[in-house]
Amino acid sequence: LEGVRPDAADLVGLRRAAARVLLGNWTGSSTVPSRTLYPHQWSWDSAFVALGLRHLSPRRAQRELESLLGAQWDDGRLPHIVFDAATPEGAYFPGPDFWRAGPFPGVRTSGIVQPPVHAFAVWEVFRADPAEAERRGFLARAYPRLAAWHRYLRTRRDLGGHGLAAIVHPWESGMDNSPCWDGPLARVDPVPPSRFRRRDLDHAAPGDRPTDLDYGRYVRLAAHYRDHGYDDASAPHAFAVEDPAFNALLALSELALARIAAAVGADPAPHRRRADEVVAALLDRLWDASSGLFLCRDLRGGGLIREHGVTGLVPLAVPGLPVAADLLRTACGARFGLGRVHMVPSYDLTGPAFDPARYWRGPSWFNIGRLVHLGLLEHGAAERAAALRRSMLRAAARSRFAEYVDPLTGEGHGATGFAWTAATVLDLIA
Ligand code: 2M8
Repeated sequence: LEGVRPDAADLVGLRRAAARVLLGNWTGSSTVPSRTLYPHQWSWDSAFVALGLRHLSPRRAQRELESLLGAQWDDGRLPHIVFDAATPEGAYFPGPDFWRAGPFPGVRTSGIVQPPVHAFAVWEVFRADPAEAERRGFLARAYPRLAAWHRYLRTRRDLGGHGLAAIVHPWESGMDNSPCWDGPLARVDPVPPSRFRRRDLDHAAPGDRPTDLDYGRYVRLAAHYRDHGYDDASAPHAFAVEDPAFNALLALSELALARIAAAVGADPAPHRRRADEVVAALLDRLWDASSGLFLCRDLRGGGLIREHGVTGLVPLAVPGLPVAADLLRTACGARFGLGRVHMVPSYDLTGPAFDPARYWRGPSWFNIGRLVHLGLLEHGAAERAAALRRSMLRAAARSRFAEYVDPLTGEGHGATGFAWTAATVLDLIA
């Protein structure tokens, strides 16, 4: 794939290679993000994977989402990892013995969540083959589960009391070691590295990954939540943050849920209203006019976090967003360099903590590129969207479907054969 020109016949080869990645990562009921680094099912990965899989097999894309929805807890939460029963405990840390969680015997999961992009994915997967979906009762079965998932986020997770869902662990953002979390995490007493064994470093370069200090804090927070029975009312939540991407995806998904509701004969109006409410709360609580970006809010006393992460650009994907023009300007400005760097960096190129290789502290990610691409199309920036698409296809081809790429050089980092990278390619080519 070296030297692929994504606007030529190479696309046929690229599509075939992307399909091979997804077939290779399929376990029989879902897709692992990576055979080496992440050998289980991840929540938001599955949603992005399904968006790509629908172009290969709408039925398989439906099953991908159904296996995640099948691990839903009684309180409505969708766990961020569903552990593969056949994969040994030592393959990933923290594994099922650490989390000690699950919706019922036989299904082991983590106890935290990830960004709610699922209803959006369910609707798009439905649209790929409505007849097959109808035959399998896909929407009718998914709707009550998605509604319960959103209800959990709107109620038990509204820790700030202003209509936004809070995340209680950096892993819940999906942007694990973003500099946005440095401030709130500084208050968390880290577990010493001698008390746990990281498995990620068996498969990835230490310079591409979070540090041991980060991990010590991740472990402390997760163990604390676990020891309070994952009960949001009684857990003290030393880390509690309102994250723009998480809530923008909730708004986008509420809009999709309104369509799903209408298709199954339920009332779409409450979902539309909730989408409006989340957007209003985003604007009220997280919009920062001076930087033209949404910021994160630290609910444990820090106020708005003055770090400029790509999470603040993701609301561009929400239709009708009143500040879309400002966000577009910020995307094209010095901080994110849209059109001048590879894809969209995960953190401010001019920020003091910018690191082009270290995970969510600068590298460009394909799922985020996909959301920004959606936003550019949504808000009439078709040429910029086309350029971003070319940049993503080129980066995926050159890096052998890397997990993330250096925004300055396009060089791949992390795992190769990464599922949502391949899925995004399929989705962009289709
Ligand atoms: C990364 O997160 C996991 C923990 O959930 C890890 O580092 O072990 C993140 O990139 C996250 O966004 C992603 O969902 C997950 C699996 O691809 O990996």
